[in-house]
Amino acid sequence: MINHWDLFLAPYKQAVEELKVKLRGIRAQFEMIEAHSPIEFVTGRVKPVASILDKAQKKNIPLDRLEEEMQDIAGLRIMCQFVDDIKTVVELLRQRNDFTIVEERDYITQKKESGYRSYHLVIRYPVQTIRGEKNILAEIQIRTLAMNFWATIEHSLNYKYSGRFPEDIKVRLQRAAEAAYRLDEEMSKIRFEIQEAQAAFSRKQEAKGEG
Ligand code: 0O2
Repeated sequence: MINHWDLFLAPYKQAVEELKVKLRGIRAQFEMIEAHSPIEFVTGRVKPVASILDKAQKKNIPLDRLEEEMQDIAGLRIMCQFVDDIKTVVELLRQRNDFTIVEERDYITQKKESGYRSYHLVIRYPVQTIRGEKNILAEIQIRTLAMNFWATIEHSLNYKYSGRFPEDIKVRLQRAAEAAYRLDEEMSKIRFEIQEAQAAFSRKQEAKGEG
């Protein structure tokens, strides 16, 4: 039987599915012209009901204000190879006319105390429904593969410790975040070589008919 949450989340599900196709389309277009894609891969999810309720309680959001006040019920994540790709992606997203950006949060130049780094965009996205257009908020997180590795590990530890990390783990995570930052810096320095190697590799695959 369809319940209240299924109905509430339906436009968010639709938005996530549509946006995954659209954002993956950007990568496909770069591949088509054999240029470096600033997007490595895209994921998306609708926040599980238990997490919505948890966050609403933590942030004092009344349940009848979720649509306006919880910005990441629909969440998209764009992973990039290099830090500079993040800027390129943000520029591409700013130029689009299928949604409007309502907020930008730069946790790259201003990392969070935990060590978290990512660029967040909150967008207002129109979903077409049988009852007309419905505008929903969605959050797009843009990060490098190294930032994503760190955030994924920290997120699972956060779950284990319910956000209250023992001091030694907190310090290790901060050190790991610095190591991820240095990894991004090193990769940026040899970016040209990496891209040349990747281009040569895909030409070889194409010649073998595996492209
Ligand atoms: P999920 O879906 O489990 O990832 P707040 O939640 O108060 O920190 P706010 O206002 O919702 O912040 O917006 P923010 O900080 O732009 O976005 C929150 C989301 O960013 C989180 O979602 C995470 O996905 C990610 N994030 C922010 N800080 C951290 C961090 O320190 N570590 C990790 N791993 N991720 C972080 P949720 O709500 O946690 O949900």
